[in-house]
This record gives sequence, C-alpha cells and structure tokens, in this order.
Amino acid sequence: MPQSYNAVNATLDLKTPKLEGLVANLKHARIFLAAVVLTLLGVPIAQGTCVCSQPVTLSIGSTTIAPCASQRLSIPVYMNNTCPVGGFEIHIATSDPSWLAFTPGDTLAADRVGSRITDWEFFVASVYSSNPGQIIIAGIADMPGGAEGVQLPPGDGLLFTIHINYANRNVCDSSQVLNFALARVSDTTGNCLFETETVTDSLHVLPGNCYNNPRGDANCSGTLTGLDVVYLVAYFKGSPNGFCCVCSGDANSSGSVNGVDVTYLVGFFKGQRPHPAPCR
Ligand SMILES: [Ca+2]
Ligand SMILES: [Ca+2]
Repeated sequence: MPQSYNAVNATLDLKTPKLEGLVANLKHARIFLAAVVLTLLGVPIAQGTCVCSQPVTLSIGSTTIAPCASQRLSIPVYMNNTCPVGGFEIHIATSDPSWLAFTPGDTLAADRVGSRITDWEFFVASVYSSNPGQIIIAGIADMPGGAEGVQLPPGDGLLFTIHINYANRNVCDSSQVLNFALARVSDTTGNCLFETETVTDSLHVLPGNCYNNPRGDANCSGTLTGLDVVYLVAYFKGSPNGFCCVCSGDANSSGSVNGVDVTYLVGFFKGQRPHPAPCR
C-alpha cells in the first residue's frame, strides 16, 4: 500500500485483516461512509498530532432568515489551513432540531460545489434518521485507483455547503447555534490530525410580522380578512402551515389557538366582537 494514502487507508495498516477486508470492500462501494463506519467501530482515523505552524480553522458564518415561511438554507463552511490537508471528518449539530434540522437520508444535505475540494476523490454527507439535528461530512483527498497526489494545499476558503431546513412557522425572533460536534482534519498521509479551531455563529430568525399585526391575523398578511378564517379552519383540518407566532392564531387573546378563535373572528367580522388586540 503506497505511503501517500489518505487518512482512512493509513489507519488500515494498523488493523486486523477482518477490518482491512471490510474497508477494502468499502473502497469499491463509495456510497458507504467509510470514515463514519470506522468511527462507529471505534477506530481512530489517524494517530498522533500533525506538526503545523497554525491550527486548521473551521468556521460557519452567521445567517439571518425571515420567519413565517418554510425554507431550505444553504450555509457555507470554511477551512483555513496552512499545511496540506488529506482528509477530514466533521460533525455539525443544531441546538434545537425541532425547528432547524437536516433531512435524514438526504444525499444533498451537503455539497462541495465551487469549494476548495472539488477534485477530492471521496466526499459524502450523512444524516442519521434518528437524529436530524446532526450531519456528518467526510472527505478524502486521495483514494486508491484515482489520481495520485491529490491534496488540499494551504489556503482559505469554502470547504463545503450544508443544506438545512427551517420548517417551523411558529418560531420567530429566536436564534440557535450550529456547532461543530466533531472536527478531525488529517494530513496527506493520514498518520496524524491537525490541531483545529472552530468558529461558529448564530442562525437568527428575525421577529415575525406578527409583532405588529393584530391577533387573529392567522396568515400573517398584516390585516384581518376572511382569509384568516379560512387559514384557521385549514389549520384545524391538518394543514402543515402553522402561525408566525401563537398570537397570530389566537384571536381572543386566550393564550392558545382553538376553535373559539374561529368563532371570535367570525363574530368580529359580523360586528359582534371587538377588534382583536395587537399581537404584542
Ligand atoms: Ca390576514
Ligand atoms: Ca385563543
């Protein structure tokens, strides 16, 4: 086995024939997330610490989004390295997957379009079905059978882009952090890991329009119309669309949304009820 193999292969030299056979098969089945399998088996990707004048820095930029609309977000992840890199395994986790989560089984939950590693011979992203709040991204520069000597030279820029879903219309005026749950970056031999530093920032959901809207403005249009009644009824019939804020559906200021709010809105349009209070 050539000495220039990547992190995973370098580790194999130290392992049992059974494990070597497993990973040999993986080489022919690239859909398999080799690095993650090794991690699950308790096998370190690399041994020791690489010598480099500067730690590898991984960072996720801050993102600000508008509420009240389900959306798929594209968030770049950057790497700054002063020594050549041959592989990595990075885990990124949300702090509250109830409203910010990856899609389990989504092979496009991360891509390397326009990144610094478009020539790498292995790249895969995986979201566990049991934990949509965490994604694992693994990359290997130089695989057996590919071009020789592929690596990431020193530099600074886009490593990959993750795609995550903001899907809860009830969340507004809130934020959470996308954390690096794990960051392993190896040299081109796979024999050692670089020291890493991670930089994260918050994903902010702006305050919803509901803040200035009347209660009962279920569709967050800013005004009360018959469409809000339609929206509320659809919600009770199982529509996946929720509200910008709870107050958007809570026409009677009771603190919850239920059928009484429909009755209240209809009463308001008939002139039998006072104008719903402001949302805030
Ligand atoms: Ca409305
Ligand atoms: Ca209510």
